Amino acid sequence: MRKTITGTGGMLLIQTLKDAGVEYLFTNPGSAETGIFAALAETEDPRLVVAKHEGLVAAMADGYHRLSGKVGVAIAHVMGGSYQLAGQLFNAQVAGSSLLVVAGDWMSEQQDYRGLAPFPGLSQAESMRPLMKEARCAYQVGADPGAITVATTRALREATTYPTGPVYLSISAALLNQEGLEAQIGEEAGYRIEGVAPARLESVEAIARRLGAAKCPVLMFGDDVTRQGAQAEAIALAELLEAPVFASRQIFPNFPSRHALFCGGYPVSADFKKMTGLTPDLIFLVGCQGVHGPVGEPSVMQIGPNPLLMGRHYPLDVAVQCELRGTLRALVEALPRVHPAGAAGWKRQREKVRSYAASLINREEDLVREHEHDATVHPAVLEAHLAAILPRETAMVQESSTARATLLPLGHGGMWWTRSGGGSLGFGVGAAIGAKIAAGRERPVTLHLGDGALTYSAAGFWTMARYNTAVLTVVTNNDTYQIVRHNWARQMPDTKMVREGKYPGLQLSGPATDYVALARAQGVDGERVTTVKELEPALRRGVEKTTKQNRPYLLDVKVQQEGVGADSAWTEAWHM
Ligand SMILES: Cc1ncc(C[n+]2csc(CCOP(=O)(O)OP(=O)(O)O)c2C)c(N)n1
Ligand SMILES: [Mg+2]
Repeated sequence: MRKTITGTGGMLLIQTLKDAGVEYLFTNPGSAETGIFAALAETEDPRLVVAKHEGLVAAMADGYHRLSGKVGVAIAHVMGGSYQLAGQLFNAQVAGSSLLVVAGDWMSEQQDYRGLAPFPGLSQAESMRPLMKEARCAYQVGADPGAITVATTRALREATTYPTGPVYLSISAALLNQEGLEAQIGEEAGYRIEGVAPARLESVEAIARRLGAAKCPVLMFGDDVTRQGAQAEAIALAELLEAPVFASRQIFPNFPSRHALFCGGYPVSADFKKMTGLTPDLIFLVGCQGVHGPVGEPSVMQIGPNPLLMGRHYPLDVAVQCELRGTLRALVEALPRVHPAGAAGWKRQREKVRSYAASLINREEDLVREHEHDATVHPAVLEAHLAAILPRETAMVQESSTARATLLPLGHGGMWWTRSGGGSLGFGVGAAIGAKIAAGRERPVTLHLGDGALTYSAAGFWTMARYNTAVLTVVTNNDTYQIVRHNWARQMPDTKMVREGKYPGLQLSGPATDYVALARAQGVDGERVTTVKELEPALRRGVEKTTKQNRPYLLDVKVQQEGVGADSAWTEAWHM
């Protein structure tokens, strides 16, 4: 059914979003969006959440989307504001997050040079295109009011249809302000398209035959496993096959990190082969976007709803575009049918996989024991404390490059967890706020981030305080961009930089930033932790403040540096 709506362009937009079930608008406002804000002054919802930088706005929308599964909607300013979204839209694009960004547009045929608008010859929508879903989904509404509802619904549909991703919609500022406009809208603004079905039986059996015949199939579960709620099915498949599970660069823990078959990061390590005596001969990629790095196994199978990044730099022996829950269930049913004696054989053949997985945990626990009495907190000791003290239903946003997570119970039956996806720093504070808005009052949200990462989104504590999103922020403060030092040393080990420990540009102290004061200045309370002894009571206090007292809180935890160059005290001299 269609209905006709009337009002300003801004009202048509807001009504369309409301009818589509949009509850929150994340924004940093400007004067090209007057019509939108004027429309919001006349209604209670969607509710507005303001942040003081566009990077925060995009990250909030993304964090909200990831935990709620709903589209994250941002209202951004014209070109100058939209470009500031870029780093976080890049993350959303890589992650495949369903975001809709709407901006006012000072499009004018007579005057094509104007502050904040794109440089002459370029349109605003066009200049945002590279960051959108498939580097494609940027739309513009210039003159036709009827297009406001159509283009908004189209954008929501694009954002949520595989391959999912961010969509940009530029609407003429003049049209947003203009009164007495009329447009048609589908009742409830229905925009969802039902996705692909489970794989056909022949395809399922072809996969089952190869999986069952492999000496050591390696399983990798990607983010569409979480998006489609197929985590339990993923576990059933791994357990039936007794197969090792590895993870690539993912934004969700799609397979539980503490499961007895979880073997850590891909590629398969030399240690795995040595300890188990197994050489992986097949990899089965389930619901993965792409794979970060080379794929070494001689045989590759891939299934999932999103074919966009399948087989881009590796051959595919079997590949199916399909829904995952039903397909994995069918696979678990097909395997014993196709290989009647399989399960017992697989268990025997791969009995050492579990001991390898256990060795990863043991190694981490040994590290914790080794450092438990150090004066300054070792990252493994912080990890063990987080694993022990954070409530199990915690949702964690992580933006800490070298913080350790092996001991955390992430995934099905444990903590929800996410990270940026694209690696563009500035995700943390905004994403945690968005996640907390989606999680609601009861579910705890922890933001774990590096001292380096923090200052890319440090203006966000004001938003945390303003909307009282009770996030527990834990800063792993090692006074440096540590991961960069590790990467530099790995790439160029035989240099003066590494030999003499002269790493230009990586020290964050001199002067050190007072992160507690930084948060406090914006209305978020916190404390600094400098010794192991202080850590447990501080963490318990942090949990208490954020859960029972429902207030955001920050812990700035001083931790040891680790790895190559950890003992380097060198800093470059500077005279002005
Ligand atoms: C927007 C952006 N700029 C620069 C980088 C490069 N970079 C990657 S990690 C990193 C440092 C991270 O430091 P921190 O958060 O303190 O984590 P640590 O490595 O110390 O654990 C930097 C600068 C990036 N990823 N994104
Ligand atoms: Mg650091």
